[in-house]
Amino acid sequence: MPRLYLGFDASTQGITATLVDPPAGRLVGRYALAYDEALPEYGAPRGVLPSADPAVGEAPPLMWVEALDRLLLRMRDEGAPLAEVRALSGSAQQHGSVFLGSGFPDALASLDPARSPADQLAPHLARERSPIWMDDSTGAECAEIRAALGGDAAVAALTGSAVFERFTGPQIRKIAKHEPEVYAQTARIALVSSFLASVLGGRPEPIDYGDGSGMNLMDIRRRAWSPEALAATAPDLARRLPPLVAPDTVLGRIAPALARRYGLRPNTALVAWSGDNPCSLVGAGLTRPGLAAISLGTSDTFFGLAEAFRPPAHGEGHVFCAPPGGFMPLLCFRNGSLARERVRDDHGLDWTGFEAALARRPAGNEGALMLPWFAPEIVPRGAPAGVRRAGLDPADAAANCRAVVEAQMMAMRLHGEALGLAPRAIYATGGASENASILHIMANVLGCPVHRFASTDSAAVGAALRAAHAWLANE
Ligand code: XUL
Repeated sequence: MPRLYLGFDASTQGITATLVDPPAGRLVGRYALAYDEALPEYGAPRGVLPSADPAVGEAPPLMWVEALDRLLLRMRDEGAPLAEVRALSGSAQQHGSVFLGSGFPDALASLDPARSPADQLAPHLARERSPIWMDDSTGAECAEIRAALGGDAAVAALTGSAVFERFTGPQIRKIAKHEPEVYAQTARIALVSSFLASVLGGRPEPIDYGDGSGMNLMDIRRRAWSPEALAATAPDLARRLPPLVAPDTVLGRIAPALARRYGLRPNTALVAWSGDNPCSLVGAGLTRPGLAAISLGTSDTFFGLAEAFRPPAHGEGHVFCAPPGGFMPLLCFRNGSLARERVRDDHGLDWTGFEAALARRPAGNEGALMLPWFAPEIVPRGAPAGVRRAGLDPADAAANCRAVVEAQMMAMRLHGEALGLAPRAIYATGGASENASILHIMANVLGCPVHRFASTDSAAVGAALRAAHAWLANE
């Protein structure tokens, strides 16, 4: 039987598992579960708890544990070759935090294989809800942390990102300030990734450098908690955080009770979990500097692997530690498909018509320009909504279609270069990557070949490949 590696992706809306056989280059199995369908009793449509305040984004952490448990039980029952798995790892939505009470380690150590782990861990959460990356409610805390650390540029140079509302540090500060009794009862704080790794390991597990760089708490050059950032965030925080480890760390074996429950080998290795973006980097095959991916979705993201750390200028974008070593610059533009669709609809076109319109105009669009900020833009940071045109007749369908795409690609090139993203080749993913004319403009503006890449499971596959890499390196 081949040696297999298992990778999970605990994303916002569900959990996916992939089984890979790397020497054969084969994806042996894929299993998925949506929280909505499988666990409606948690009352979290699309994985998020309803809230009266639209800025608040929270999820029930036990739902993630139960989903992981259900998925593994289903894999066992469907005869997935779990006994052939040598090592497993995972990817999780970044930034979310889990507040744990002092009884959590003992509860993990004494899990009963016959019962649901979520039920056994329930009494040991210090907070039933976890703030997640969709939370935008920490503006006041961001301002306080920013002021204490000398401004966004200083924080970006220290941690890899300016202070962001959804990042874990501001989230922890909000809870320490507004729920002091919860914070007092919190013995440990985990990320979604380290929380699920802890459940599978049967002991509290560390946070990896990749996901640790999404917290505004880690000194990205030293790969250690920053005492200044911790002090600016919340009192007595150091003792609540686990150690930091490299993403390719073999943490140990899976908890014996869970190996029995799921039919895994007792010596299955558990490799540190990481964030979904760092895992996607591996799953998309961006393991050499000079390769980058552009995902053309509702928002467009541009990320790649860079050897050197360049702090995000003007607080734009992020730099995470990359699992292959080095750094992962990432930019997220809000006006992606959002803007392309607006222009398409304004001129009564479908995607075929949009593509034909692009081809009708020459590269450079005869100097016609558009700033396509239909919604407030993230990059440049804080740019207010407002569409501006220069030398562009608003009624000219072809010129407007070409202008929006050229503007998007020029923004990627300019802002990407500032972060150290100057790729030799680009893998394009996401819905709009089916449009060859958009990819043509991408290749022209960014000055490199563009390949199409179907990557719906890149985070889960990346986690499985990380498990294989860490296990084989330690064998
Ligand atoms: C990255 C971010 C999201 C989450 C959810 O900074 O907030 O991509 O990781 O997937």
